Amino acid sequence: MTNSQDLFERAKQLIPGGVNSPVRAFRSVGGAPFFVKRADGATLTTADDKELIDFVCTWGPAIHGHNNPIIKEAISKALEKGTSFGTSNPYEVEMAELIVKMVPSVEKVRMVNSGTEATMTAIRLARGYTKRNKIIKFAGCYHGHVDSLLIKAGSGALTLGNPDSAGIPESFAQETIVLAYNDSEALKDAFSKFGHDIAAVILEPFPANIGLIFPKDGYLQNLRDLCTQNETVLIFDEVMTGFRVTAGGVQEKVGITPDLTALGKIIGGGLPVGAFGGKTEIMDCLAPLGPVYQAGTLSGNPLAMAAGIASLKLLLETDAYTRLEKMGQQVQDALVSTAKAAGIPLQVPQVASMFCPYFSEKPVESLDDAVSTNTDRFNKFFHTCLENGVYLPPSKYEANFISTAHEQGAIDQACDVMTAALKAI
Ligand code: KE4
Repeated sequence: MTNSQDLFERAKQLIPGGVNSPVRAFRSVGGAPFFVKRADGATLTTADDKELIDFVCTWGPAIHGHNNPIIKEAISKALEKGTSFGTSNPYEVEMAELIVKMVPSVEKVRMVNSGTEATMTAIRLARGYTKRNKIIKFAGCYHGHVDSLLIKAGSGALTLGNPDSAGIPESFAQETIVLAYNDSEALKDAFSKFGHDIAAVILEPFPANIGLIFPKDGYLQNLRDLCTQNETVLIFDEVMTGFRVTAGGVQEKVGITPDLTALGKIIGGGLPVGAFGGKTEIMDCLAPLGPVYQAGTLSGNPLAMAAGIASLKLLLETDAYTRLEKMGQQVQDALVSTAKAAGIPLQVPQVASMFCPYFSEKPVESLDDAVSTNTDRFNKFFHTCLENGVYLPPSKYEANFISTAHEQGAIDQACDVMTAALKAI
C-alpha cells in the first residue's frame, strides 16, 4: 500500500483533494499526482521507484538541490541541541546578519514561517505605519493565501481557475485595488484617484506565478517614483526571486530599492520559513517596539535557521550564480531552437536559474497574455516530459527552477527529453 496510486487514494479520504497544497494535485495538467519518497541532488525518487530530474525544486527552496550534504549536516548539528526553545537562539542573529548583508534595502528583518506570513505581515505593517487602508496588487501576482491578496491571484489560484477565493468578505476586497502588471497608465490613474489613501503597493517585481514575466523598461522605476511621491510603502515580494535571480534578488538586478521586502523559500534550506524586512523606521513599528502586532511560535526555529544559513553561505562561497545562469541559458537555447525548427510557437523567458515555456506566438507581458497561451500543448509537453523522466511544474503558470545539483549530465539529458517532447507535439 505504498505506491503513488494507493497513497493518493488514502490521502483523498483524509486530506482535501489528497494534497496539502492545491498546486500539487495536477488538476490543470490532468492525471494523478505521484508521491515522492526521497530526493537527492537533482533527482526525485517516486513511491513507484521512478527517478525524475526535478525542475520544481520544491517550488524554489532547493537551489542547492535536494538532500545537500552541507545543509543536512547543518540541520543535524542543530538537531543535537534540540528542535525549538521558545526563546531566542544564536542562529536567528546569524540569519538576520546574513539577510541584511545580502539585501541592503533590508535594515531590519523579522523571521516568520512561510512566505504567506511574510507578505501578510508586510501589508499589516505598511497599513499600521501609514495609517492608510488601501493597497495595490497586480492581477496574476501571487503572494500566498493572504485574505487581502487572494484577489486575482496567480499560482494555484489561477491554475484552478479561481483567482478570487471564496471566504473573503467584500469589505476586505474593497481595500485592495487590482491593476494590470506592466500598465503604467493604470498605475498613474490609481495614484491620481487614491494617492494618499494607498498604504502599500505589493508586487512580485518579476511575476513568476503567471509563468515568468519581466517588467517593461521604466515600469518599476515609475512605480518606485509614484510610491515615493505619495509616501506609499513599496513592497517587493521576493519570496521566490530573493537569493534566486542574484544574491540580492531582483532589487539588486534592476537597481530599484523597495521599502519592505518579503522573503522565504531559499532562506529555510527546505524547512518552513519566511521573513520580511526593510527600513528601520517602518520595521520599528512592529511589536514589541511599536503598535503593529505579529508573532509566531516557531519563528526563527533553530533547525530552519541552521538550514537557511548553510544555504545562503553556500551561495556566497561558491560561484553558484555563474553556473546557474549558464544552465538556464542552455535550457532556453535548446527549447527555443528546437521549437523554431519544428515550427512550434514557443516563448521561453529565462533569468538565472528560472525559466518558463509558454506555448505562444508572441512574448508574454501580462496575465492576459499568459492565460491565452496554449494550455493543451503545455499539458502534452508536461506529460511527455514526465513519462520520459523529467518533472516540470504541473501548471503553465509556474516557473521552472534549476539547482546547482543539476550537473551537466542532468541538464543535457533533460534538454534531450524536453526537445524530443516538443517535436512529439
Ligand atoms: P508560502 O506561504 O507558500 O511559503 O509562500 C507564498 C508565496 C509568496 N510569494 C510568492 C512570490 C510565492 O511564489 C509564494 C509561493 N509560491 C508557490 C509556487 N508558485 C508555492 C507552491 C504552493 O503553493 O504549493
